[in-house]
Order: sequence, then C-alpha cells, then structure tokens
Amino acid sequence: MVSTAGVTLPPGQRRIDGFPRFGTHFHHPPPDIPDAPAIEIGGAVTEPFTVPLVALATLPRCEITADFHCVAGWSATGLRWEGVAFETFYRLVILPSVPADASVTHVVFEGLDGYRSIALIEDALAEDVLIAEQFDDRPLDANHGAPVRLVSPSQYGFISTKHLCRIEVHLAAPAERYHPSALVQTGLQLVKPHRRARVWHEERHRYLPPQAVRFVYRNITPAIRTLSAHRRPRP
Ligand SMILES: Nc1nc2c(c(=O)[nH]1)N[C@H]1C(S)=C(S)[C@@H](COP(=O)(O)O)O[C@H]1N2
Ligand SMILES: [Mo]
Repeated sequence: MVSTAGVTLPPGQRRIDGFPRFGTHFHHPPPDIPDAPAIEIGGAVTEPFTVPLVALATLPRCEITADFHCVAGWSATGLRWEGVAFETFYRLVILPSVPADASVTHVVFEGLDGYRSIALIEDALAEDVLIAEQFDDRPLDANHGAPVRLVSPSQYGFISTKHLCRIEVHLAAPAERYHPSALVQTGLQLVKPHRRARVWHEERHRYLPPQAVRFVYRNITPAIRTLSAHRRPRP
C-alpha cells in the first residue's frame, strides 16, 4: 500500500474540506453508464480490443491513500482509492498487444463524456497511478467518475480522467484533442495543459510561470466549482 497523503501541500495549493465535483462537464449530469461497461484499447496496438470492466476483478488489486490536487488550486486530502495499478493493467493487458519493436511514449485516457487527458508513459506508469473502482470503500459514484476513473495523485487532477472508457497508446505526442465540445476544446487549448503536470514541480501551464496562472485560476475556481456541483448524482 502506497500512501502519499501528507500534511504539506504542493506549492500554490490550498486545502479544502471534502471533495467537490469539478470539471469541464460543468453542470452537465454525469454520463450514462453502459449495461456492460468496458475499456477500449486503441492506438499503437496490433488490433484494437475491448476489456470488460468485470475483467478488472481478475487482476492484482492496488490501494492508495493520497491527496488530490486540481490545477485551479484546491486540494482534497486523504482520499482512499482502490482498483488496479495502471502499471499492472499496462503490463498484463495492453503491452502483450503492442508490437515488440514499438516504443510507446504517450497514453491517452478518454472518458464517457468525451473528455481526454494525455500523459507521458513514464508518468502513467508511476507506482501511485491506478484505475480506481472504489473510493472510500464504496464503488465510485457518478460525481467522481463511475464506473471507473484514472487516479494520478502526483499530477494535477486534469490527468485523472473520470468515467474511463478508452485508453490509447501512442508512439509520438498525439493530437491535442481534449474534448468534443468546441468551446471546452478552445478553452483547454488556451490553458495549454502542461505535458507532465507534476504537482511538486508546479507544472500548471506549458509556457507560463505558475505564479502567473495561480492568480487567474484562483479567480475562476469558485465559479467552476459552483457550476460543476449543480446537479446531484442520480440514484
Ligand atoms: N471525464 C472527465 N474527467 C475529468 C474531468 C472532466 O471534465 N471529465 N475533469 C478533470 C479535472 S480538471 C479535475 S480537477 C478532476 C476532478 O475530479 P472530481 O470531480 O472527482 O473532483 O477530474 C478530471 N477528470
Ligand atoms: Mo482540475
């Protein structure tokens, strides 16, 4: 069991009580979950394939307690996640379908709402990254990414795709397609998500110094938070 939950926070972060729903979905309700949820595997594999979520139960389990840091500046502390380490999933499920001479450099994580995050393979394979099925000993709820989500606590929250339904492996930096909504896509292009987004390095923005973006984010966070929390999870 890995524990990264700490009393100190990464630079520029502020602790908040609880764990808000937050994201590019704003007030939209969480996506519908298919009857037989699965993760599609695509990109540089010999043949795309689908892994039913029930198959996750056959893989070694992973449990972490970690803080969660949004790039906008809030941190939720001491969150308990359970699922399958991404490294385990990658090694046992994805890698056998990657041609032996291919060298994967990037991974794309896509959610049922069309949201996509892009991570370097070395960041995705860190030991604290998991495909989480449980939060605080209960199945993930709709607000926090049901049926399963990525959790990468050492990177800003935007890497941790909720409602995970597709993973792509790439041999070079993929096209920056973050969201199907033109508005959100444009917004995220302006924000220029940092390629690594490591919280302890304060990699908030790809080009701008973190201090410059802290101020902007701090001012828009309350609005995003209010909008994102607009709807309660459906029973
Ligand atoms: N599918 C999906 N995943 C997402 C997002 C989103 O809009 N859609 N927002 C990201 C952002 S910016 C953050 S901070 C976290 C928030 O996770 P939470 O709602 O569980 O607090 O989810 C990330 N994953
Ligand atoms: Mo975020």
